[in-house]
Amino acid sequence: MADDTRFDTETGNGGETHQRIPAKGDHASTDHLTTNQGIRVSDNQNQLKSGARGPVLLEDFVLREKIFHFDHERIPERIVHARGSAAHGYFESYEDLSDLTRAAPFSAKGKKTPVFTRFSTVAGGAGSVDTPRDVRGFAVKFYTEEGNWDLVGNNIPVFFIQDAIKFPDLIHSVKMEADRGYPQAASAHDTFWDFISLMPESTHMIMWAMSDRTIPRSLRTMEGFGIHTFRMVNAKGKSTFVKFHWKPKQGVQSTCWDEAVKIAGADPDFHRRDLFEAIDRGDFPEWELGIQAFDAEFADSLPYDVLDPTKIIPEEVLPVRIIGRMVLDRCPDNFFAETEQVAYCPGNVVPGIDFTNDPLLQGRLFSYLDTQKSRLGTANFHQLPINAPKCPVMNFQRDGQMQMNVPKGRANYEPNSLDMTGEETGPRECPVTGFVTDRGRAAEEEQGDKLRVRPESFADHYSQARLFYRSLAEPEQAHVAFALVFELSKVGLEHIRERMMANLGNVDPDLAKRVADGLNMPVPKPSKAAAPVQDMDLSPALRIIGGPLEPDGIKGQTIAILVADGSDAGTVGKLTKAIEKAGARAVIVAPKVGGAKLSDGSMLKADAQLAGYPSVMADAIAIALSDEGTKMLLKEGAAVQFVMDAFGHLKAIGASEASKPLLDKAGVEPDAGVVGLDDGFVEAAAKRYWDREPGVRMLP
Ligand code: HDD
Repeated sequence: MADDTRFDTETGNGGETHQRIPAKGDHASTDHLTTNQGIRVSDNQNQLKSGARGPVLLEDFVLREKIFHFDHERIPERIVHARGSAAHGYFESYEDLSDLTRAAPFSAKGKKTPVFTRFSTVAGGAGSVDTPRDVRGFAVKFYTEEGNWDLVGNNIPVFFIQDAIKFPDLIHSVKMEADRGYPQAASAHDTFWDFISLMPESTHMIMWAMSDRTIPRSLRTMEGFGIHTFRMVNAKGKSTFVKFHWKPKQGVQSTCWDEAVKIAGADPDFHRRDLFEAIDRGDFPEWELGIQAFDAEFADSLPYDVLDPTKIIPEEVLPVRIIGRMVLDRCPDNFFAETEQVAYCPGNVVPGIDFTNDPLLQGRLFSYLDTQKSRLGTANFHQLPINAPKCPVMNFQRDGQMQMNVPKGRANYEPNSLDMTGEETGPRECPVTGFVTDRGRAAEEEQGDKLRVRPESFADHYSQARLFYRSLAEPEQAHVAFALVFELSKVGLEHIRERMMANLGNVDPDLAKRVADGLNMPVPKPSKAAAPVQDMDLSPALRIIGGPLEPDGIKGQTIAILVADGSDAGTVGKLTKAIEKAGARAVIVAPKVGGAKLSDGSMLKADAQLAGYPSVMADAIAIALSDEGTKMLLKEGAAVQFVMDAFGHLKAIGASEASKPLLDKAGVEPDAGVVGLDDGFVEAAAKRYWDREPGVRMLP
């Protein structure tokens, strides 16, 4: 049979029953299935056999190559941050920052630099769920015209440890326990709290980790931080300390713990899907980049060390200067090639950005390249399209596994004088435009004895933990206590709980008492602190609730509208329009995915089936049922749970009069967040109703 003819279902011909749709075109066309050697494949359904029912032949290179490649499709996952989701976009500078830095992205107002940003959880494996209680990675690769700059941060501005030498211990303690291989993606187990309780320097980070920050509603509603103090260096070589902040234009928003747990079951890919779908529908998430810039004199005036990554500089002490924005506007074309193979490294800096002596940062500079060689298999992983700089790469590094480039000429060393023979001689050093390490403070400060010590200035482990806890809004403080009780309840060894509570006594006696009460254990005496605990001025900027980044509308959010046969067509139509006008997404949920027959006889297609779309998927819900629909759904557990969870997760509930029996059955009590389906619903949907919480769960 001719190769390029289109033919339909073939049956009875050599046992084939599938539909073949052969490619058209000549040998240069790209729509032919080929082997990796470019040989066209005539049959992708059957192995080569000796006779229709006979043995398979070893000479079948099409089969062998296909299975061989499949067998090697997986690469080692990241040792941490294995679960991640990413997107392409750009960074746009709001101003010319040359007074501070010569870094290319900041050289002119309005200048755009392409970026690739990957968000991640830390502890879980690549296939773990999106919503465990965990820190989130926030890594941005800037493809500048002077090379790649990676800002590899987290959604929390401090870290657990002060010295990189403790990183393997920290990660071993949080990952699945060594003998039993569980729990996956969870810090609520003995080894983590054992380590943490023995490392008082982790206490500040623990306050953040137990706060609502580690159960974000969306990757789009998280802040990001560079954490370490870095340096910006201008063309004259003048250096300024900086701390980097990413501020989401979507606002900062988190879930309730019960909600995060239920999302994990309803949609393990909740955050990945949310990011992909938002970008896909043109609702591009955006973050502003801010810096806290300061000099050595300011650093010396602070009661803590700016080289200590367990410390923040409160925004009230040093405001964040907004210098640009990042817009994520394109989903990856291929998850593996881009999101999985991207390799970030804090050591990737461009002229104008430099390091400090932060001992955590310094250790990181080694780890990333090293792990990537093991993960991506060769020292040439920088040639992968997602990692390759978008400017020329020219040097005399050669060869190695998977070399993708074909360097020309005899010269593979420098200096060389082959040009005297008229040959190509390769690139040369650039003393003026090249990267020059900034000496920063006087060189003599960097000379000293060889010591394995922690500076005295790193000794205060509790003052900022107290600052964070006390700066939170009251519901957020209750959540911290709740999370600690939850996590320590999963710790079997009592001495670990006691030691942890003794450390908490230094943070805040009330917090220690709340946790002790929640565990029904006596409050231990505070542990001995290495430095006196200070009462610092509170920082309201640290709050989510009532904080500067609390969302003030429903833009970018999802509102579920529950309909069933008989729902009022006018109400549903008006509601959908109002939600969409406010920049949110209206999702029609019905008992059957084919839709519901509305009051005017029209069929409204559903976006989701009720049983597959619990209310945890939405930010607020509207129950648009008729008497008939309510009567039917009173007998449907998923409908009762839909309303009960929305109420328990402190969300706005808009409901038609006819839906009232369903609300009653779900235990909904009237409050400011329970409204009708008129114009006020959209406004009510913009927030969570924290006042409701003490009535729906016992908080410590
Ligand atoms: Fe790390 C990955 C963030 C401390 C060693 N780290 C990794 C990623 C993020 C961070 C976001 C994922 C990047 C991606 O999406 O591919 N890590 C941080 C932050 C830290 C930090 C904000 C402290 C301020 N990390 C840290 C230390 C070490 C590492 C102290 C080791 C000494 N981190 C790694 C690593 C990873 C990594 C093992 C795993 C995969 C990778 O690098 O490429 O090298």
